[in-house]
Amino acid sequence: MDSNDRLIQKKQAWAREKRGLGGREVEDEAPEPDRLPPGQHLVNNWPVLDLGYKPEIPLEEWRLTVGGFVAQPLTWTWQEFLAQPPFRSVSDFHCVTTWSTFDNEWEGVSFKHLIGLVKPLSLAKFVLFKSYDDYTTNLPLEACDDDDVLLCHSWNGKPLTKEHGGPVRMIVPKRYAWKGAKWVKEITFSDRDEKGFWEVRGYSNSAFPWKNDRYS
Ligand SMILES: Nc1nc2c(c(=O)[nH]1)N[C@H]1C(S)=C(S)[C@@H](COP(=O)(O)O)O[C@H]1N2
Ligand SMILES: [Mo]
Repeated sequence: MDSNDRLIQKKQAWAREKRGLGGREVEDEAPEPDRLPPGQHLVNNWPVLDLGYKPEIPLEEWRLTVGGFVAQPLTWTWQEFLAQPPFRSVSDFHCVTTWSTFDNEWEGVSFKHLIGLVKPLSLAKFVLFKSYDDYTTNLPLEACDDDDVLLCHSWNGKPLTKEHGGPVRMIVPKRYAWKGAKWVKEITFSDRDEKGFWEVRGYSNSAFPWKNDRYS
């Protein structure tokens, strides 16, 4: 068993035990309990979760490639990405290991804008994400085609740090956080669903926080 396997085991144990990371930072009671999905607790910090590897991507080398079942595939450089219409949205963030953060201000490029550019073919029903750390995750196209979904480069007014997935990560507020690929590199529209890193390891394929939908 290598260190990555151990990390995965540890993380799965955290999730099973419904424990957050760093109990010190947990508030006793959420100010707005109705805002917390079942089994979640509010934290004031923003924990970091990854596979034990945080890729360093110099901006001049960063590329985002979008293809598959689309009429207009594209690859963006950093300058091209920043030249897209700016998009901002505020949402809560729910991790399957039970912590949530409220009122995150995300900035980047809206996923609806990306969909408008690449024009998915009618066969495209799923979107597959691949990251610079080889992490993968998958979503139905309709989950990505939502007003609050974005390719995010800034959080609360500051560039997204490397540990949180900078230069660019996905944010999909209506699903657990593992559905949002950090350090996103390739986005593939597909006719087939293809389970990602956590989905093949027993996590729910749909991942709805409000349905307590953690495991498959
Ligand atoms: N590329 C990549 N994206 C990833 C992960 C990862 O390990 N690699 N972890 C996922 C998980 S399990 C969670 S909970 C969130 C955590 O995001 P954060 O570290 O910014 O809190 O990122 C998700 N996206
Ligand atoms: Mo996670």
